[in-house]
Amino acid sequence: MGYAVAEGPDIETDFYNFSALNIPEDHPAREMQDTFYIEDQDEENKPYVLRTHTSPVQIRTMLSQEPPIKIIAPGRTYRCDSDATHSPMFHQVEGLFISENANMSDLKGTLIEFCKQFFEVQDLKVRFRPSYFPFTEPSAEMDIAYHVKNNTLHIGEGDKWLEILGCGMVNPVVLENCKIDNSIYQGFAFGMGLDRITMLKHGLTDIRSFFNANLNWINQNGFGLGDY
Ligand code: 2NM
Repeated sequence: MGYAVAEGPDIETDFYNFSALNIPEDHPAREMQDTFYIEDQDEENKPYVLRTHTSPVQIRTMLSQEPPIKIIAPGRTYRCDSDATHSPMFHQVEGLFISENANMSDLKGTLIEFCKQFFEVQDLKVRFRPSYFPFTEPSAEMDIAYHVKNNTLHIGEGDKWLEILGCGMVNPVVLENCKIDNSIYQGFAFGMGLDRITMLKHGLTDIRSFFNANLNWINQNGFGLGDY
């Protein structure tokens, strides 16, 4: 689809991780329970943070390039949370397309095609639910259908739903924060947890398996390099 891969630093400023994304000062995502803060302060006298999402990469790209912009931003992200389904360091892939006429139907087609290829299911039943994010308007979450048969998760059809990703049209306030003329340009963005969708694809139940370096587990689950 022509997306370029963009990267940025794991240690971010409050501006790139929160303010530019229209996340207000009193938003719960900024609280100590969710965000890892670093004692050192930036030029605005605000503490640096470990990025809580890869969205600051999109902000940096919009501030440094002229539209059209078409990027995905994969990378490490950090939130103060730890159990079987949450790791303090996890991975996201976010995407951004800015042009004069990128629209919601382009977004839906893009994400449906991505999921068909990722989950290797050609007839994939999906739904888009209205949602809320400060950085997109309107916002939606995408679910894919599944069912359980013989104790195994089957993705693509069924009467149960799995939440896969969040998405929406980039909020004009965010475009303005990035010096993009929102009377000419519009765009869509999406974000997903890479560890989460990998767990769903492979029927895994504990995210910590990815990170505790058990070589037997890695090889048994087909994530090893194999013989070559
Ligand atoms: C999501 C969901 C919806 C997103 C928005 C942006 C930006 F920078 F363009 F505003 N980047 N990523 C986005 C939108 C991320 O993750 C669940």
